Amino acid sequence: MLGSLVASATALETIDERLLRCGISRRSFLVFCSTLMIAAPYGLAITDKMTPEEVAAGLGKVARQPIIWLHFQDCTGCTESLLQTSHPDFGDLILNVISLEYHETLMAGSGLQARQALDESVKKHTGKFILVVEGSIPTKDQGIYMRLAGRPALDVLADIGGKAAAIIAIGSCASWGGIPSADPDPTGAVGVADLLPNHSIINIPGCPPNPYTLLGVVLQYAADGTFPETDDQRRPKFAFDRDIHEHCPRRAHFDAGNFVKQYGDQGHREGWCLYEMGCKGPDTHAGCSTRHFNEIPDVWPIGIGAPCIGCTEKSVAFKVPMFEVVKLHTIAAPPTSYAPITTTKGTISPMATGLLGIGVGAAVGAGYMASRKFSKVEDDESAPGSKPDRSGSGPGSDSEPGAPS
Ligand code: FSX
Ligand code: SF4
Ligand code: F3S
Repeated sequence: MLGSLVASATALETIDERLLRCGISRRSFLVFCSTLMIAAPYGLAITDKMTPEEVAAGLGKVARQPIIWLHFQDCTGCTESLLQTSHPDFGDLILNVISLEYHETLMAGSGLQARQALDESVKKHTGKFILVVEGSIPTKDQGIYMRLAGRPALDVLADIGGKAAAIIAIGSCASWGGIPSADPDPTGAVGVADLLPNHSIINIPGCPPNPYTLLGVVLQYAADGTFPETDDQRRPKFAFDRDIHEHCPRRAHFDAGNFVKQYGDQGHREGWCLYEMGCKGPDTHAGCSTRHFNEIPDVWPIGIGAPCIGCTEKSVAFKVPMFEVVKLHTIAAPPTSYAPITTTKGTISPMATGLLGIGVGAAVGAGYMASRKFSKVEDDESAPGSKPDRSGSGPGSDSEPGAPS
């Protein structure tokens, strides 16, 4: 398939030409292509069913895509996640694979000089550049809460967005408001698609999102002028079609009913499930559980012992309180309904036992076996999902607070 991916704008330098000119090794580019394949194992035309060598050969012929990157109400985390790679030269490589024409955080110029650079870039690439928007746009009181060179952000977006071939809203702020739109939303913060609903827009939410999702989308567009398939929230399916919970490394603990009850407790140290700490993984579509950040294994929220806050979901992050336990829509039985392993005589009626037995017998058996497997507490007969033993050394013990996970 990559054989057909030729430079879409021959006047522009190809990725191969650029890498050669900048002395970037083929090996580095191959490593980059492998990382891209891991981030997008399917659903992306430039990586689908290929080897890293095939991906590199195809991408090398592609013209570097001109990008104009605008910042509105943001924390610059999206930019940071793109540049803070684990290998110092990787950030450099990324900037050579794309053609970043304008980026306020990275450019040396400011003031009038910056304004002129923006005007020139827009003029030079009108109808061809991808506009990447980071941050939300304030709409309240005619947009007076943010001005760029004296112009309200609203006007800047309408003007430059109208001249772009397509727009990528990077991060949850640009996708639908994000942190600035959290209650009480003082600036009336909205995302790009709220203001330009008829434009060609891809949302890549996350706070911040995985940078390889952005690179995958940009490189496919540069290669053949298409965007990957999206869901009903304009998110590329290859990165957002599964929920975190499906592939979470702590999932076995969820199924076994092994829950962290408080930060620093024994369960937290053992890497148990964070559901009862408010983990929004079951309600959140993103690839974080298998595609970690900064190319470092386990660098993602749950990997470092923090619950997922649902940062890729419009109705979850900054809307649902952080420690609120989410409802389980796709999983039959919430863990609190697990039957105890041992019951005290007289606590469950024969009728209830019969009904429960039919429905959850298999789950209890599996849960029990898993809890035995994961429990490190000698002779621990506590039920999966039951209240923790607060008396001393058991999981959930308060006796050793504050220890790192
Ligand atoms: Fe920050 Fe970007 Fe969050 Fe927003 O990412 S990481 S507040 S999504 O716009 O800079
Ligand atoms: Fe992982 Fe959260 Fe699901 Fe637990 S609830 S398995 S920590 S995603
Ligand atoms: Fe965000 Fe949750 Fe991933 S908080 S970074 S979607 S684990």
